[in-house]
Amino acid sequence: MEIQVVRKVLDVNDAIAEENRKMFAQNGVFVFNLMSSPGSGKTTLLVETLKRLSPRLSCAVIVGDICSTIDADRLATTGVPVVQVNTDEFGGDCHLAAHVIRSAVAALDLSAIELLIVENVGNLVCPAEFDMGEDRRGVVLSVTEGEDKPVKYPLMFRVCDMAILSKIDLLPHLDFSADLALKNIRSVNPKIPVFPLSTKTGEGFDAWMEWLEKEINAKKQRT
Ligand SMILES: Nc1nc2c(ncn2[C@@H]2O[C@H](COP(=O)(O)OP(=O)(O)OP(=O)(O)O)[C@@H](O)[C@H]2O)c(=O)[nH]1
Ligand SMILES: [Mg+2]
Repeated sequence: MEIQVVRKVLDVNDAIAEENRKMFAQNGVFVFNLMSSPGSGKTTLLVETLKRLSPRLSCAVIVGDICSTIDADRLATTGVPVVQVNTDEFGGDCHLAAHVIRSAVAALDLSAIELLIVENVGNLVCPAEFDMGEDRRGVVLSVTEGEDKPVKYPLMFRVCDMAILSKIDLLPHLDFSADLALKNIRSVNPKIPVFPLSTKTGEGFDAWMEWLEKEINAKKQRT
């Protein structure tokens, strides 16, 4: 009985996600859903990404947190339109769902946006289950979390199109094997591109930016 209820919730979500996907395609918006456990560096990465991209690409962000506008305030310093979703107004969910994104985009002029980034609620489990109508999904794994996380939370790494290994500037201070982390990520998603980087030093940042811009341009050419 319980399983049927969960299935129904996900079916409803998938139907709204498809509507979102059509709406994004009609407006020529590329949507990127960024997920990770709390504190792995999503907002820090996005602030730096938007600083570099927004002068030449029209961007916007939807950021999900259970409460507070801390991340929206940080992201707004880039000058890009930001919508903060507090999920405690939607029952305190630990993820963003398709209907929440549909509500949030009402605050944006989609026709003027080329790239919409969604920073999902910090959580390595639930966000992986909810399609929002995005084009691509990414997961951030920071070097302070341990190499085992892809194996312990495989769904997240399986549903993503790319992974970032963040905070590599900290590697000299840790007993963390980047090779083992990579092996573990590939054990659940063999072909996934992985970008080790540090937002603090800038090491590896260009490769991530190149991947993102290539994906945005590929969608433009498809439509
Ligand atoms: N050393 C180092 N610290 C980093 C790096 N990127 C982020 N941090 C730090 O990691 C902490 C968490 O970063 P956030 O960007 O807030 O992480 P988040 O994933 O957005 O967190 P939530 O939104 O709460 O899930 C902050 O203290 C950042 O300064 C990095 O490349 N190197
Ligand atoms: Mg954040």
